[in-house]
Amino acid sequence: MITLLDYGAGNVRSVVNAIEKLGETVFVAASGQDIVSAEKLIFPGVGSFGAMMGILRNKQFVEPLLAYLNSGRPFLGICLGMQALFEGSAESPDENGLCLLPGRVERFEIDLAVPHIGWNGIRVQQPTDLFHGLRGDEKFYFVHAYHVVADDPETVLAMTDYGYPFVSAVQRGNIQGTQFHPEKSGAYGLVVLENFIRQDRQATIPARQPQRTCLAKRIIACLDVRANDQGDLVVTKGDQYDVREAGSVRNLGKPVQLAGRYFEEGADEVTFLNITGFRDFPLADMPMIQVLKETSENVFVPLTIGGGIRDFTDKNGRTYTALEVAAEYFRSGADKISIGSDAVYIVEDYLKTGRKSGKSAIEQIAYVYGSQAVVISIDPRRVYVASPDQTSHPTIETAIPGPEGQRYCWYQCTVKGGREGRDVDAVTLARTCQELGAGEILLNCIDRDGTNVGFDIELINMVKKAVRIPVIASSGAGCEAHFAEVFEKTDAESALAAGIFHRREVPIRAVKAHLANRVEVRL
Ligand code: 1PR
Repeated sequence: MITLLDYGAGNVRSVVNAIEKLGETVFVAASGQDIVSAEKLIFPGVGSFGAMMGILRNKQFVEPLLAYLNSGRPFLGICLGMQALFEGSAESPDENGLCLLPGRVERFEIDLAVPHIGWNGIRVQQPTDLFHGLRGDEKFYFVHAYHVVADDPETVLAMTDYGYPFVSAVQRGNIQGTQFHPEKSGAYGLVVLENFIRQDRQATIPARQPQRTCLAKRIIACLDVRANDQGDLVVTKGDQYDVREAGSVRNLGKPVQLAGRYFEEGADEVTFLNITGFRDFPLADMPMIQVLKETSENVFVPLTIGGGIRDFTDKNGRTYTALEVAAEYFRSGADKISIGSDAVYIVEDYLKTGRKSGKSAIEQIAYVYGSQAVVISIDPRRVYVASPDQTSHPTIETAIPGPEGQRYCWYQCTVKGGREGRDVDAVTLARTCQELGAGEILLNCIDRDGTNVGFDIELINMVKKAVRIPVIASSGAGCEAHFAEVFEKTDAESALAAGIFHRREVPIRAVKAHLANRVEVRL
């Protein structure tokens, strides 16, 4: 049996699901005594370092955890659960860590997008049972803005490169930790977890040793989900956001099955967008929660969920905060949540006052679950102008002139699934959300959605140049070459598609095979 230390933040369901998939039972520690008497302990950490240590202290888990760690029994820390072993973190300078290993946790200071999100490799530094059975050139899923700087090289189990080399796994005796998430790293991640669970593997160094590891460009499958006219939850797909054909909602399959198929076919992430979330409150009607729970039982890559994440008052006068909605999604298996319409309203408020309230959904969810868990989904559409002085919004000179030959355009944000345009542009929205603590931008494009003519390269370049956080290019993919184009002509970290995958026009593997000689991908 594996004991899991759940301090209440983030997605422990994925870890539970992965362990159960491997045929092992999980016991969730509810008290200090549960920790002290564990046989094998896994500590998955998500959120901010300060919030984590604060909760551990409040629950009086620190002493039992140290007692367990000093007992010599097997311990695996994941992500923040590994960082907690060190003395402290620049993320929360006032909080001490467990001080079991010498060193600290620092923020990435690099000229690349931070957080470091996605699939990267490892360079194993010493013999270990944890990576038994691996070749050595596999990729694992990372999502973090801070990394360990170990003072004792003997504790460093693996290094990874992102701008510079950083510690991606540690080991001292039976204490092991990974910065990456094995529970989200597909089949190879399950190998790592199984090695930890079994505790009977030989300590070896994998045969292949990359000179440098490289972050892969991610290919994301997106499932737009809503109820059709018969009330069944279906994956649908719009043409420029119109999901009806001959009056009926297009039905392209069942969400859980389709997500499972994309995992098997090599998707690096799966995104669910509850596209009618702006009018249906997700906690009143729980089908998306169920979809997440079922999906996360068999899909071991990151899951993002969007739609309806906002404060809400139900008909009985009960108020739910966006944080509560997000918490329910995280508990059900989501790794990231995405905010669409509410982000536009939040930015409108911010632009009026010029101040952070600390109360917006973006700030609150980022504080508790970490920036990397907050994605902003932008639904922009082009507005053409004859010259830049006709608008106060930032414009580009476009290679695709407007209907009256206009040579300039700006990108207007919309809410409610593209139904309503607002006086905010995509660049201002992305930049402001980054300031408020968002960790990633999902950049859709209503003009391109469902058209199969390729991504809007001009839009992606404009937004990507304005932010430091990763950008997911979305809308318009029609063939493998469009993915190559978006990665060659922009610095987007990942590309998302829906229609071509749902209709089986282009398999995910074909996209990756096409990209393999051009950019780094996870094969
Ligand atoms: O506003 O926080 O409740 O979130 C609602 C979410 O639902 C937003 O993220 C919004 O983008 C999404 N959404 C709302 N209506 C639609 C619609 O299509 N009618 N889908 C919609 C938007 C676009 C992508 C699509 C890509 C790739 N989605 O999801 O998957 O364009 O498609 P393609 O490869 O076929 O071109 P809130």
